[in-house]
This record gives sequence, C-alpha cells and structure tokens, in this order.
Amino acid sequence: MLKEIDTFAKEFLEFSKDKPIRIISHHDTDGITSAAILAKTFSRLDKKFSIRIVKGLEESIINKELARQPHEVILFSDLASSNLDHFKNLDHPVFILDHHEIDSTKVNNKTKIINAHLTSSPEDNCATGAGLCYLFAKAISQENQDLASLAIIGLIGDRHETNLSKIGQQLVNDAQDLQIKKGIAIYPATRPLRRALEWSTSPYIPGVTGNGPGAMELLRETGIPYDRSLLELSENEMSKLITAVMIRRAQDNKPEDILGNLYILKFFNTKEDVREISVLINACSRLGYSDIAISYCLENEKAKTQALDIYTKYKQELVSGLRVAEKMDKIKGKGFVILNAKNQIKDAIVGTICSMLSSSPTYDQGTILIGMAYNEDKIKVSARIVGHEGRNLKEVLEKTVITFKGANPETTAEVGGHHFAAGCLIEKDKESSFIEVLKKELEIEIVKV
Ligand SMILES: [Mn+2]
Repeated sequence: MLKEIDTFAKEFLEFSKDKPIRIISHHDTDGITSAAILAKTFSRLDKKFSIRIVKGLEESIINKELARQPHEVILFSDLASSNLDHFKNLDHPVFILDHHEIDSTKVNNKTKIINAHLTSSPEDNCATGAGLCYLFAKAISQENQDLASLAIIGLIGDRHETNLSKIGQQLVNDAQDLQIKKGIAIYPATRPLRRALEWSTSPYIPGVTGNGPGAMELLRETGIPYDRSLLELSENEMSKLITAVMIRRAQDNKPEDILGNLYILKFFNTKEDVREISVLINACSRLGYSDIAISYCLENEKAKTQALDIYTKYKQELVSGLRVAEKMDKIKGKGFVILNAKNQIKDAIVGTICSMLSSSPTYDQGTILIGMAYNEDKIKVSARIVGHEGRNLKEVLEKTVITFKGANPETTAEVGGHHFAAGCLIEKDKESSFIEVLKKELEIEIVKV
C-alpha cells in the first residue's frame, strides 16, 4: 500500500500544483486528526487550503463541494468510500484517503483512492483515516514524521489499538515520545486516580463512577495514595487496582473489558493520556466546535484553553446525564429498556449515555437500550446493545420506522448507524405513537427468537 500512497501523493501534488485544496473530513476524532495532519502538511508546503468537517456526506453536501471544481482540488479524508457513484461522471478526479467499507466494483477512473480494502492484504494495511493521512504526509516529506502523534490519536479514537495491524505498528514506531504501558483502560492515566476513577464512564464502575467518596474508598482498600496517577503505579499496585475494580464489576466480570494498554504522548509539551485527548477532540467536534478541535490538534494555546473548557462542561453533562438516566422511570420489556429522557438529557449526549449504560453491569448481555431525548421539535432516538452479541440494531430501528411510517406517512424519520449502534430522528408530536411501534417491534423480535 505504501507504494500506492507514494503514487497517490505524486498525482495529488501534480494536480494541486496551482490550485487551492479543499479538505473534507469526518467529524469524529479520526476525521479531525486526519484534517489536522493534512492542514499541517499543506501549510509546510505553503499551499492554500480550506477545511470542511461533516457528520456525513449527504448528496447536497457532495454536490455543493463538487461545484468547487475545477478551481480547487478536492481531498476527502476518513469518508467518501461509499459515495463513489457521485464521482464517476466528473471531468476532474477527486482524491480520497479512507478506511471505511467499500464496494470495489464502484471504483472508477475519476476517483483516486487509497483504502486498505482495495489492497491485496487488507489486514496488514488496516489503518484509520488519520493513519492514511499520515502515510500520505510522510510520502510527501520525511519532515512530516512528527505528525505520527496525531495519527496515534486517530488510532485510539477509532479503537484500533487492541489489534494493531502492520501499518498500526509502524505508526507506533514512528511516533516520538509515545509511551505504552500495560494496565487498566481507565483514563486519564496522567492525573490523580481518585479523579480518573470518579470520571470513569467506560468501563463503568458501580459505586465509583460519578461518586467521589466511592472512588476514595476503592483506593483506600488498595492502599494506593489518592493522588497517584495510573502512570505512576507499580506493577503490584496496578494489579491491586484491577482486582478492586473487577470486584465492583462482579456481575460483568470480563477482564478484557477493563484491561488495556495506556497510551501516553507528549502533547503541548506535557505528558497526556491519548484516550483523554481523543475524547476531548471528539467532544469539541460533536458539540459543534470542529475548528477548535483542529486548532487544538495543531497545538494552538488559545484553542487548548477553549477546548478544555468545552470538555469540562461535556464531562459534567455526561456524569449528571448518567445520574438522571439511572434514576429515571424506564419502559422495561424482555430484552430491552427504553429511556425516554425528554428534555432531561441533551440530545447530543443521549447516545453516549446509552453507550455508557451498556458497559455497566446493570443490564444483561444482549439487552437493547434505547435512549430518547428532545431536539427542538424532534426527538433523537439512539439504540445501543449490551455486549458484543445480539440483534442488528440498525435493522430493528429500520423495521420500526417502516411500521411507524405506515401510521405516520408525513414523517421524515431515517435510520443511520450499524449493527451495534443506530439512531434516528422522529417528530416530537409523534412521541407516544413511536414508542408503541418500537415496543411492539422489540417484543416481536423476542417472540421470533
Ligand atoms: Mn475513521
């Protein structure tokens, strides 16, 4: 794949010789770090560029962006593999660095694309968007090797660290000042444990998450000083901590859910936990501040202050949202739970709250969690599943929406997502009608099983 990236980079530079570049990237951590790597690379070349961050590539967005041709060269990162049909009749090619699923029969000669799925060994070449952008940057100049740290943040953001591919390993080798330590997947590893434990939402620790005194109590048991960080723990202390956490998660005692390597990078000249950087970038971007997220990646001091501010508020909202969700009356059925938070939880975080609950031991494996929260005149619906097995949530919601549309033909509901996480938006005035249809769908599925 490296050879192909080399050719790709040469073609790209040739095409953009006397034209500004338009970068279009995804809004998650991997997409943001991708955009930051590209931005740094082009500014080092003194090239003009602009960036647009999107949640997804809807047709209207694609058409608007393509209208920039031929005056600008378009480069997609961390998206566009599923949109190839839109490019087949263009006069000028578009460039894509992406790792998402692709239908190779749709590749056309107007698309210059790097995607591991198109190579002869997809497993070895498995890389995130930021990983590909980094290899592209390095193909342009060795000087860009310092951008490997950003690629590592993207890697953690997309959770590719548990099973490193050959390319993933190369990023790890390239990254300067990267430290990897065996331990527990709690972050940040660089700050006092009493805080890290209290804020630990994934894994969720009963009696400790969102509970300051509970966190202190756990540390007291282990004899670990409250202000010690994970990074500073001895092997013995680490195993005591792991045991104490496992005991509290007794109902869901799967070590693989809590064990993991700690990734520490030098960022803004301080040792930081990569998981925390990744969550911070994701929070800023999802809350609508993708510009701040990118500047933060480029180690801009002002952006750091703003980003930390946003992140602190985000964490507070998550912890208080989690408490609301735990106390709230829920609609419970066999194998499912519906949390209708109305306006008690913000729509931007209701999906995350469901993910957090799905990693808590409160619910049985395979339980479907549906969160609902108001979004102006709409309701955001998010579905998550406990564990890694169970029904396809996208299909469950799709079937629900089909029935719902039958009774409410004017609805604009559309389902997005995949097997383990899916969502949709429905009209607020159809709340009870939707819940009824949803309940039936969830119960029907049970009967079928
Ligand atoms: Mn990605």
